Amino acid sequence: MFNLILFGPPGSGKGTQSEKLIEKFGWIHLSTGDLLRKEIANASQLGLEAKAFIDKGQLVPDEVVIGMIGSALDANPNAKGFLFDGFPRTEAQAEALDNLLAGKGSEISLVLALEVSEEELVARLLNRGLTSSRSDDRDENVIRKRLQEYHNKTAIVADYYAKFGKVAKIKGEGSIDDIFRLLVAKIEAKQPA
Ligand code: B4P
Repeated sequence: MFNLILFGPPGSGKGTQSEKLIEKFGWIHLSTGDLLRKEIANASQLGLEAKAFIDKGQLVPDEVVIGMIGSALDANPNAKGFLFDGFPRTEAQAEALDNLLAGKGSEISLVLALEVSEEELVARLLNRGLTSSRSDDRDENVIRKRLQEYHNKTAIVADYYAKFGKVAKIKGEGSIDDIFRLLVAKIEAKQPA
């Protein structure tokens, strides 16, 4: 089983590239952002609680997202691989994911970290906010809060996996197709097609 983490700050292209990667490799796509937005759309109790954090640009509590990922892994026992998009976002989430995968005799294969300048990130997210229904993309203060959360709590997740030699950095600026080719090359070097 191949387990990829697509890592990077908000707006770095994780969601965009994930769509293309799962189409090519046939893995199960697990985006905690998408799972949370589904809960919000269904007006579930979990969704209502998560919305309060998301609208302020804060991370949702670890136990909520870890529980969602645990259920999603259990629901796909025959997957040939998973693409984790937007998860893990804290060191506690990374440790929990390692434990969940170890319980299934598996582990993270590779972490691809997209690198994009802060001003480009803000511009992309504000641009998406013009057309999407996402409440967290419309206000520059909320976007900057998300970036601050990334620097304070999420960036260390790359250091956590770097200790195991699992991280490759990718320049996330340029055309979507060029970035996709760089990602595919890293994956195929690790997992011959
Ligand atoms: P996410 O849904 O993960 O959203 P995101 O980080 O903003 O990135 P996304 O993947 O959607 O955007 P992309 O970079 O592809 O999280 C939303 C919120 O949910 C978080 O703030 C948090 O509150 C909560 N949450 C989610 N997971 C959590 C967790 N594990 N723990 C706690 N809380 C959690 O794209 C952005 C834009 O850039 C798009 O418009 C795209 O078209 C554009 N773009 C992409 N690539 C481009 C390129 N090469 N050039 C130009 N534009 C590009």
